[in-house]
Amino acid sequence: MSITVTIGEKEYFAGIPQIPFEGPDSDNPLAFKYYNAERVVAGKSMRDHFRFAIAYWHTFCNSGDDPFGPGTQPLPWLAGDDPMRVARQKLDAAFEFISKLGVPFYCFHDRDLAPEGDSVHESEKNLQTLVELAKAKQQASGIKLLWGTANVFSHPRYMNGAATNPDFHVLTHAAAQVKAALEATVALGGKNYVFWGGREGYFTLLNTDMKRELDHLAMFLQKARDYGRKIGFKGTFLIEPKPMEPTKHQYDYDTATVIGFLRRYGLDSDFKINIENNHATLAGHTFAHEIQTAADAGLFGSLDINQGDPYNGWDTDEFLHNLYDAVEIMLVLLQTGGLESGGMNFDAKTRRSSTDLDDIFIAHIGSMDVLARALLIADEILHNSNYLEKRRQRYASFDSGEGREFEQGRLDLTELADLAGKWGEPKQISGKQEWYESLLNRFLR
Ligand code: XUL
Ligand code: CO
Repeated sequence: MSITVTIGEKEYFAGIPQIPFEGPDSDNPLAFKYYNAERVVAGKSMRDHFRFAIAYWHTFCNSGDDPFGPGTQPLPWLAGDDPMRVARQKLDAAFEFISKLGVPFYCFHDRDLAPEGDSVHESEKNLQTLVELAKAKQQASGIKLLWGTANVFSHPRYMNGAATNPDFHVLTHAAAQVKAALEATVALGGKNYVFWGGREGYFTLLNTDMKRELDHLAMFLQKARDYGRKIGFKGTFLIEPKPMEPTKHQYDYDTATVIGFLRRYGLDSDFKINIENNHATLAGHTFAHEIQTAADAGLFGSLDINQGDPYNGWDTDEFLHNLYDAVEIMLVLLQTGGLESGGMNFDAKTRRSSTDLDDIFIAHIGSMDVLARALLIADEILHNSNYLEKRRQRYASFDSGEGREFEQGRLDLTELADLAGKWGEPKQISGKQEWYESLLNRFLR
């Protein structure tokens, strides 16, 4: 299925056509070198391997401000004093950009799409107005909604959390926002609905009843799930782990923590996990580790694609450009069955000093190409090397005899101890880490 270029009242990216695929020899920065949506690899088109999505908040709402200074990027669609007019301009720019890039999905927070009003009611009306306009844009372009979410972390009322706020009154406002965002997601045919617990965490245990806050979070998620199902949401609810920032101790620290939480509160049949690379790094894990952990638990949902700066400890949300990391990710995805209803959402922003409008295209194209190239490399490693066989061999002692019996639960601890006595000291077997690392390097071409 192809995407139709959709231009609104004004063409914001004038002179940039729909991005073509030109192949690895092209030096055109506005062309794909590796990402060819139709190309079939390992039984699936590249479009279906990646299910790329554009993050509304970075790409259309954020003009490069940081804690030390205001935005630097002149985004023409943000000009004007009437917030509803600006919201419509943003929508025009968004669908023009996404359709020119030829990406099949997008993702938004309620407040990215429409401004907060003076009351709960007015905020809901604003959102509904933009949802109707977005629906028409989706139909005209063929672009779909990967997921919706509610921003229940930016407004000052959420300074002590949303669903985990010690003040019940604040929690009700989060409920109003999530209710409206769920309705918007259903109206736009969203495949998933995300909860990133922005301020769901704490700074000091001295003022925090952690057990009560977690119970509230679980209750809130149950009620959101029930409402979503009631209004016809058939997709997957996703939790996005992050270990720190903005709070010191985030409740959704990492994938393993979220798996434990979902199982503890009986939420694991409706909720899966949305994993973000930079969040994994902050938790001291690799992206590949987090994906494997979720997949092994049957709870892998979707990905926020970006990368962090390895030399500092905050969320820099850079566009993924590290080929080696991308290969590790694609190796895991190819072996675990990949994305189903999830996708790869570019939760990434251009650097503050990248101030040309075409930098936004260049950033996305670059990342899509890195991932497409990594897919080709990973597929080759799996098919044209002895990588899998070599790894399987490491576990060969469990394939037969007593090792097999152990796996089947047929040996008790005494029998295991007796075997140690009988067999004596095990022979040293190398883990061959450098062999595996060199193998990857051999295929990076
Ligand atoms: C914040 C983050 C969010 C979520 C959606 O670090 O990743 O943008 O993806 O709320
Ligand atoms: Co994210």
